[in-house]
Amino acid sequence: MQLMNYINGNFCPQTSGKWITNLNPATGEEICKVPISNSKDVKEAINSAKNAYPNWSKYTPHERAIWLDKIADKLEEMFEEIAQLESMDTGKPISLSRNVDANRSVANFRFFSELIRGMEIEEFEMKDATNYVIQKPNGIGALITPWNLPLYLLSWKVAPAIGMGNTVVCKPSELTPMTADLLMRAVDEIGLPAGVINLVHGNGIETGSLLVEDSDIDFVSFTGGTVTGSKVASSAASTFKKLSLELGGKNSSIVFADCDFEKTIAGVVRSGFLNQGQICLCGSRIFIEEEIYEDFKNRLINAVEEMKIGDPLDEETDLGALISKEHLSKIEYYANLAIEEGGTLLTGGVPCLPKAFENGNWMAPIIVEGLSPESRCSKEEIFGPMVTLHIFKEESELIKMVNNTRYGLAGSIWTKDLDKGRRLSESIETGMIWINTWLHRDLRVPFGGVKDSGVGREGGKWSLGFFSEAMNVCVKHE
Ligand code: TXE
Repeated sequence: MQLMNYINGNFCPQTSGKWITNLNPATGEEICKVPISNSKDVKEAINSAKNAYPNWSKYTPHERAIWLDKIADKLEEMFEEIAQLESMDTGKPISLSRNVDANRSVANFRFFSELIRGMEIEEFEMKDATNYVIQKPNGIGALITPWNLPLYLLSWKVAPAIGMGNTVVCKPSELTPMTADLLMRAVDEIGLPAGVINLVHGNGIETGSLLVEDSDIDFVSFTGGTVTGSKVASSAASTFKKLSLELGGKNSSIVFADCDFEKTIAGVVRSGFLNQGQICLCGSRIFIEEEIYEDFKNRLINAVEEMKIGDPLDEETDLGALISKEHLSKIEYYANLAIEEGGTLLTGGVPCLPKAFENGNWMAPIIVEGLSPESRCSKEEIFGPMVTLHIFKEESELIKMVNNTRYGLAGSIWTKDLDKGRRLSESIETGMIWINTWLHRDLRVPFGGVKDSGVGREGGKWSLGFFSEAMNVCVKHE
């Protein structure tokens, strides 16, 4: 199977004649060939978005919201296909693909349709004048997405971007192109005006960077690694592109002795290992109050070892495969580094699986204790099924350790004392904190991080703000 680009309402081959082979992470079997789009393909996609912009940007928010609902309806029809493709492409369990990826992809379009319908012109009254704030489209956008939550994150960008009147060129990860292709089939089937959404497949260097550098691109919404985010930011800077960067994380799960023990065990395991730990929001550092450390650690090991690892298409599976051989090697590297840095691996390693999966990228969840908070494993993003345990006594010591990382995206605090939880949250350098829960998402709230976790916020009105330019009109009273 050879995927195609989607440009100006047509599926078309890339002109480079070059391909990437997309492998199933669980079995190592070939899924499809992915085009590597070149400058000609990228330029054609950008021109298509430019040609569609004048009409699309003149639609009313209400008219555009109707199109978002049509896309949501079509994705709902394709729900099971989204889930199956996402599990095949990413290696994640089918239960996760349904409950998180497919669900949220539909919800993203519905949510932004409703939000955009409800938009009002903001007014600021003076004694002798009235100010009206109009949110105008930015123009032509590049939406660049990673492999961990492919359609979930692509829809999170596409919905508000086109909903606010922009036209876009999408560049999904070359590792997980399947549901981006499905989204193009969906918008094609409902007859979305040509050129509003375009898609070029390819890798970062040969395709993604061309998009970001092009002077006809007015804004870039990027989710991916911090290293890549920095490259995207520098190449976008010279043409003053509006930029939203959602990057890596090294998030803390903070467990106090007064927590609800069993709920916290379940929450911390989910936070540490959902999607095989391949979510920027995962809690990969677990700080446990000294007096419960041994009990919590032993209960945590049991809970992790009870997780079912294996066939992503089995409804009972809790943990699937890692995205690629390269990524598996990265996790193996950090497991060895943990030992070199004086840590002890309490569980984890290569699971024994049926023959059908012998060519997959497998790692049973790893728990490490005994590492200094200064160690690389405690500070660097690993982005896999590996967590480090740390003991704390005083809150002041805890805050220092929690903030001792380049990242600042998310985190969770587990305690029955909610005032302590709220107070502690304010001392943590991060964009989001959950108290006695994790990944509990209200789409209206700001989403994003500080420090090396990114620039800007998306989500709710923050997305509407990023995907539009605020213009003030001041009218002097008679
Ligand atoms: O991200 P990349 P990858 C982190 C995690 C992971 C690391 C690398 O640490 O190990 O990032 O993952 C495109 N100009 N996260 O390889 O390389 C690329 O083709 C323009 C956290 O997926 O950043 C892909 O479409 N585009 C993250 C997208 O950028 C470029 C989720 C992301 O690729 C480009 C995933 C360039 N120069 C990984 N280079 C999160 N925050 O959720 C690459 N791309």
